[in-house]
Amino acid sequence: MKALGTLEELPADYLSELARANLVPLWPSLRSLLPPRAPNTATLPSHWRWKAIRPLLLRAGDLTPMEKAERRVLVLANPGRGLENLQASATIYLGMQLVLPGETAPSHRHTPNAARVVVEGEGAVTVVDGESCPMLPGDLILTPTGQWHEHRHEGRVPVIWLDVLDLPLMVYLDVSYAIEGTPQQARPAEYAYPAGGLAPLAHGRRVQGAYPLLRYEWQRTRDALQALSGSCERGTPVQLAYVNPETGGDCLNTFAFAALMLRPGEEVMLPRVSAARVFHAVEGNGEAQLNDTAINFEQADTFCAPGLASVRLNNRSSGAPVFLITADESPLQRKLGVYEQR
Ligand code: 1HN
Repeated sequence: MKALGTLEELPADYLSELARANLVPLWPSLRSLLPPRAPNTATLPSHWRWKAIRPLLLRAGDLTPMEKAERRVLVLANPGRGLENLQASATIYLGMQLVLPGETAPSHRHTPNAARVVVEGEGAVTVVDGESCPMLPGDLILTPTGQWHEHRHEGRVPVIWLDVLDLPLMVYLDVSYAIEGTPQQARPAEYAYPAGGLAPLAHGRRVQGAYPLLRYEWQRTRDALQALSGSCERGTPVQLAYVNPETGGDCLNTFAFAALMLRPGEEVMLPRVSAARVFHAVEGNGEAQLNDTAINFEQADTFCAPGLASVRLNNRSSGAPVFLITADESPLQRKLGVYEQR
């Protein structure tokens, strides 16, 4: 590609006249805006260790009462994007949230979509539009755009979970805001989808609404991965997508979630895709090779791969499986017509 003219080549008086008229020449920026063949990304392969996060988050529990935090969260920020920007990737926000016994994170709703992966503890619930979702380790709980949600904890031990939001996207689009609420009337969650391929009929009707399932229980997901692993060739990822059970489509509009199992001693390559991806280790230890970056991850660690990264995952254990939950930007990119696999 031909090199183009630079700002430095232009006379100072011309540049200041342009600035006075709120005008900017395109050609000095054109190549960085449209780089040849592949995008520039500031997202670095990054790794956040649970061992580092946990004590700091518990300390936040001592330092900052819920009234002063509303959401007591340490954000997992990608250093390549600038820590202050609170981004794991261009569109993904990640945070580790702590709720102590007896605390409530007050009800609100907002434009960003959220999902939570429970990391530790028991006894807390998230109430989503009136539905009380128990939070057990490994559970994936959705809080789709616009739905009221609050977190309540009447158990005895701290509860910690990973929040995944499309906050950076919503901020970029100038559509991010929240509305404060009052405590919700909570009803117990009904588990409406007892088995794959079977949907409930209430009075002869299928479940209405865009988000028929809010809580994906870990035990069921884990059992399903185990069952699937029996019929999956080694080296082919044992993987299940978290879908909307009524449509079969992605469970949220912007992000896709999946659960992945690495059998003992197994190595898998994931396809090189344009969507950035985050990984959370629900169980087990392993290695990830993300482009040139090698990561040794342990249970409850979180890491991210930029778009178009090559990703190799390895379970070096001879006896224990690894279970990961992943989130990626593919639904959003598909809607924009820019999703690709290379
Ligand atoms: C939010 O509403 C929660 O409801 C957690 O738990 C993290 C980060 C940014 C904006 C809203 C929650 C959040 C958030």
